[in-house]
Amino acid sequence: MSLDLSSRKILVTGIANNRSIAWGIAQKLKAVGAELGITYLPDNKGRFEAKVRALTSVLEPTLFLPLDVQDGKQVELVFSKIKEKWGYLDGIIHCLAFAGKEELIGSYSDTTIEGFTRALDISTYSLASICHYAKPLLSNGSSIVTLTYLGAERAIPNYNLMGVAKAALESSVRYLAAELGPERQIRVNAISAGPIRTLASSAIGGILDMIHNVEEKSPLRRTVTQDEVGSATAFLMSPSASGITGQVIYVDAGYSITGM
Ligand code: 0WD
Repeated sequence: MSLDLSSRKILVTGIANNRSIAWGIAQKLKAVGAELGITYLPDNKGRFEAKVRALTSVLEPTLFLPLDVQDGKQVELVFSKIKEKWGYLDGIIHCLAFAGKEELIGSYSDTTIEGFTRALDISTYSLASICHYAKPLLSNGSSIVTLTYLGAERAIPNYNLMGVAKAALESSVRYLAAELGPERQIRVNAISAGPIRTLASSAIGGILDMIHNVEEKSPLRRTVTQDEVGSATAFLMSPSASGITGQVIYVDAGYSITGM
């Protein structure tokens, strides 16, 4: 049975450029019929907006909105615009994270409180705040997917603070799944992706070594692509995944099952 998300209204966050995992996801969702709302991280000069707008125009998003998740008013505004335009929502892709470069190298015990608060605010709390404003709009059987990494459960060199943020994110997935499931069958899951070269991952010390290690040791002897993460996400957004919630699904060429 092929996937069909015809006319499903899905919000995609976290597209920064054509390497972004969210870009792979958005393309896949569009290919199976979804109607997209896309957010971009605004900056003073509007450079991001122009870049993301040009990149995503082929996907014909019916909503294109600024969203800096550190600004609660902006989160609220995104969902009031969705209410105005669509009236409801069938899915959300939470595909964003941030930690200062200096927090992604060296020793975790050198993390500053400012760095910690900012990373957890953007990378973890944002999923809860998005769900808070989305809740009244989410349709029966809708689906929320966030992105995580193995560094949540293993001490991966240099991943440090982001590992702690992802551990809290994975826990948030379970609490949100328990909260949102009962009334309207709303599902919340995380995809734990293998390492992929993107703008965000280039900030992690030794990212290329991480990728080479996966290429050497994973059962599939390679890392994964944005396209593969996109396919798994489309599945989780679809009724075919109606029995799956609160889970962390690995799209990592099998690396997480190995002893290395
Ligand atoms: O190897 C990888 N690339 C993996 C990434 C492996 C496993 C998981 N992930 C996760 C990341 O942790 C993140 O949650 O996937 C998600 C997407 O990351 P990505 O595709 O690797 O990175 P990127 O293309 O940089 O997109 C992340 C985007 C930001 O980009 P930049 O590089 O400008 O920080 O997150 C967005 C922004 O577009 N973002 C924000 N969006 C709203 N409000 C904010 C914010 N405050 N900060 C960053």
